Amino acid sequence: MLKYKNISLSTVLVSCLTFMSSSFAVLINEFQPNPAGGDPDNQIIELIGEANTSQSGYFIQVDADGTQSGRIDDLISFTANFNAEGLYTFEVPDLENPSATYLLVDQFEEALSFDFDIDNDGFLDDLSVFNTVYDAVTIVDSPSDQGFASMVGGINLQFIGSEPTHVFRDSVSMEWIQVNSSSNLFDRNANAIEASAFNLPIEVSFESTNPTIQTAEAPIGSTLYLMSCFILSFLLLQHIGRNITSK
Ligand SMILES: [Ca+2]
Ligand SMILES: [Ca+2]
Ligand SMILES: [Ca+2]
Ligand SMILES: [Ca+2]
Repeated sequence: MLKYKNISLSTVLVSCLTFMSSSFAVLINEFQPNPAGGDPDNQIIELIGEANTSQSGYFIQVDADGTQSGRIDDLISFTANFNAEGLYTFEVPDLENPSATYLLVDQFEEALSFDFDIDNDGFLDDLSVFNTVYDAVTIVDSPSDQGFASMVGGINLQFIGSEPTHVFRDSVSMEWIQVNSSSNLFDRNANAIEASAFNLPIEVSFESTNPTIQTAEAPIGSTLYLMSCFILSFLLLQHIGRNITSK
């Protein structure tokens, strides 16, 4: 079998371009990688596409945990009939807990027993199993797991200290937001975001439009920097004031 590291640059570029040219056809919009409480029998996947159109394909969950790397945990065909808001939901059996990569593809010929990563080196062995990759996202439960999404033009969400219980795309920027079991929010790079930055309460919103960040919120790191500058300026002014009055 063709190994990932031997795949030509042109193959990778074609794969990325295929993803880009189709990236607005249908995207994963919201789901719960491991909801709080006991494991449910079924899970809901929300897709987003062009309003009032149909799109069929496959949802594939690919394990990204160590020796399980590359194994298919879920393989579900779907025909999405997008509503007036461009949303469509469907049920899948309870998802295996992360780390995993979640793929939306137009075709998939292999069986459930297929292993995308036979040597468990963390790299897809053969990109030719895909025709069009509509979307791909990786969610991890450890900083050492990497997943496969970025290898097919998708997004590898960074580790937020635990596996997220809920993930959704900002309804305007389409950037992924990660929610942990304490309802703390993080962007794709695991930077914290305040819930007050959003236009809606942060809760599961299947078949409804997702929240969006309505304020140009600075990351918490830069907020601390600005506060430090403000306090230093205040102390400096106080110091200058004391010097003037003592003269
Ligand atoms: Ca679970
Ligand atoms: Ca491999
Ligand atoms: Ca494997
Ligand atoms: Ca939603």
